[in-house]
Amino acid sequence: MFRNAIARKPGPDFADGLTTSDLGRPDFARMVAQHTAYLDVLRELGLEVEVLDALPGHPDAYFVEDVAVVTPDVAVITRPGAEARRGEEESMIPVLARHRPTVRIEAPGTLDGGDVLMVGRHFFIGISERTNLAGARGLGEALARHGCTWAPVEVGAGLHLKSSVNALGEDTLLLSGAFMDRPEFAGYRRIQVTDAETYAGNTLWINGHLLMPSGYPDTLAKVERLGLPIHLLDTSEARKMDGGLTCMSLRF
Ligand code: CIR
Repeated sequence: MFRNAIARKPGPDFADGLTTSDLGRPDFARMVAQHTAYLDVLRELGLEVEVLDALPGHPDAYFVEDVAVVTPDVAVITRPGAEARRGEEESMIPVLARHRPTVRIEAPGTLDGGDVLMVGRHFFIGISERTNLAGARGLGEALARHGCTWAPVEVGAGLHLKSSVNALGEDTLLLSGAFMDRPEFAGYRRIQVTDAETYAGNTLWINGHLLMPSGYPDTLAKVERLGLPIHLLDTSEARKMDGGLTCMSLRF
């Protein structure tokens, strides 16, 4: 059960963030409206939402998920894998220190929270362009000290693990095709996202509700069968910056 969320306002420079998408330049006013609608859903679900100001000079900083991993016991401050995003994590330390003891991922480790999938007290940690084995081990050791288990997962193509695999509760995963038959996920009920709708894999479970990006009918139809309430959100502008619903908050 999550009670808190932390988010950060996108700044007017948000279009200068890192991206590999060819969907065009995003619009600030539209981004702000979509971000506001997202925060409204988090509040509707009963979360206390702390919204931090934009961080000048860090256009990707509203993707707060990447700078920390927060569990019931500890907040692990990451060391972002992209050079351009280093420093975002510093401003999160005092914020999280009010909620949890904090520990840090140390060099040469790199870790992005987008690579960390929490399923109950087990954590899958993607090894990706952004997260290396030293970073994964640093996180895994911090988690293990509090009785959690973890396993590394090779991400291959795609930005982060959660670009391709997400949890819809503790027993069900939503995955893209390349991850369907991975032995790591064999014990879970698995719902496949088609290649045409890969982006919809970034669906966010919060306290028995699902937040899904709008515009992905095939994935929506499959997920609807779970019978959970679904909140559809327009994420067109974050998508242009390679971001989605999980990236824009920390939940704990
Ligand atoms: C980046 O490339 O780092 C940002 N433009 C997007 C980060 C998205 N974060 C996430 O999926 N957790």
